[in-house]
Formats: sequence, structure tokens, C-alpha cells
Amino acid sequence: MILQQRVAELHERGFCILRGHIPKPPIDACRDAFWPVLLDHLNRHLASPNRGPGRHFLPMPFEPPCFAPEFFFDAEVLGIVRGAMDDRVVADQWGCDVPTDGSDYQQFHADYQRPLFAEAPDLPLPAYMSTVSFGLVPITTANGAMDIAPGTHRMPRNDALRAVTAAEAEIEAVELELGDVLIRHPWALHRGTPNRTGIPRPLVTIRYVRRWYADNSREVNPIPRHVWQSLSPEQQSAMRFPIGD
Ligand SMILES: O=C(O)CCC(=O)C(=O)O
Repeated sequence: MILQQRVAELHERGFCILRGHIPKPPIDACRDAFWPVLLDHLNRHLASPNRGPGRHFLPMPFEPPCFAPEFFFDAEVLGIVRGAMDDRVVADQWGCDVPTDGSDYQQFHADYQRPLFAEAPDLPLPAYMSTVSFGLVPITTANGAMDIAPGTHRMPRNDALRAVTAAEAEIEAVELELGDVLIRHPWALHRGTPNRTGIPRPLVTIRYVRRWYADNSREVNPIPRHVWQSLSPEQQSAMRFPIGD
């Protein structure tokens, strides 16, 4: 019942939040292992942010504890993602968005590069991708809570953009405690907001897509072979990433 309510919320509003869902130890372990990787990336790309001023995207490593099976195969999260799409979905992206010093408000946008059918960009379609995000630190309005315009995934794109620009659409700043999970329909218009704390704000995201859908919209890391071999056949069948050495 709860699951169906979450799926309905995702359909209706374009996102839902599971509060206190992921246990803190794997998140703490992920953050501690990832932090040096993140700082190294930020140092090397200080002058070349790839998501606008002061804002970076980088693919997440699959080496544990940056990767943990509970991030990808949580029964409730997968139940919602599968309920919104189908039972054969695969994870195909694992990345991290990081606003830092100098970041600003992004333009409202949807997370896709091209409509599925170029000749019918506003064709109302069932979801064929969903994103699952959680913070490696608490996400607050001070360090850059994502703004989301609920319901805009169900509107023609230009109408949705006009409504947010004219301040006619509701905007929700999504603050996340450690362990909260944001499940999002990538069509719902959203934007990153400034991080004014001086400390990088990593929000990690797994993208799930219907098995037949593919694009290369974001860089991904390969899964090391030993990590791949540690997964069950069922888990492997829900992952679509390159396998490394
Ligand atoms: O990091 C965020 O809060 C949102 C980032 C985002 O939507 C983007 O870079 O496309």
C-alpha cells in the first residue's frame, strides 16, 4: 500500500522522498572513501566546472565502499522504481553532483537531452527513466538543496518552463537528511541552487531505465570485475555498466 502511494506520488508530483531510509554506516563509509577522490577532482577541475559555475558532475567509483549493494538493490526503492516503470529496469548511471564555492542558481531543466520521438516532443509517455538520489552529507538550503517544480513532468515542456519563469508554478526546495532518498521523474523541472557553505555538497544519483532505453548522457565508471563477480545473478541482471579489469 505504501509502495503504491509512493508510485502514485511519483506519477502525480514527479518525485517522492523516503525519509531515513538508508542506514548511515554505508553512507558514512562511502563519503569517507569518496572524499579524497572528490577533492582531487575538484582541484583538477577548479577552472573547468562541467555543470555551470562552481558546479561539478563526476562519475562515482564502483570500488566498495563507494559502491554498496544496498544503494542499488534496496527492495523498497526498487519496488517503487519498478512500480513506476516495469520489473525489468536496469541501473545505467552512478554519479555525483557537487555544487561548490561560486555556484549559483541553474536554469530550470529536465534531465534528458532529446525527446524519445523527435517529431512529437510533448507526447505524454509513461516514465522510462527514474533517478534515485541521496546526500553523502545533509542537503540543506545553505549547501544547495535542489529546487523541484512538482507536476511539471506532466506538462508540455514550454508550458512548464513558462510557468516556472513566471513564478506560476509551485517550487519545492528538497532538503535531505543523511539517509533520506529522493526518487525523481527526470522530466520534472528542477535546478541546482547555490552552495554558500565553502564545503562541497555531494548528492549521488543512480539512474534506472527501462531495459530497452539507452543513451550516453552522463559519464560512468566501469565496474571492477571482482565487484561484478561479487553480485548475485539477479543483481547483475539489474545493472548495465561496462565491466573493467
Ligand atoms: O546538484 C543538484 O542539486 C542539481 C544538479 C542538476 O540538476 C544538474 O546539474 O543538472
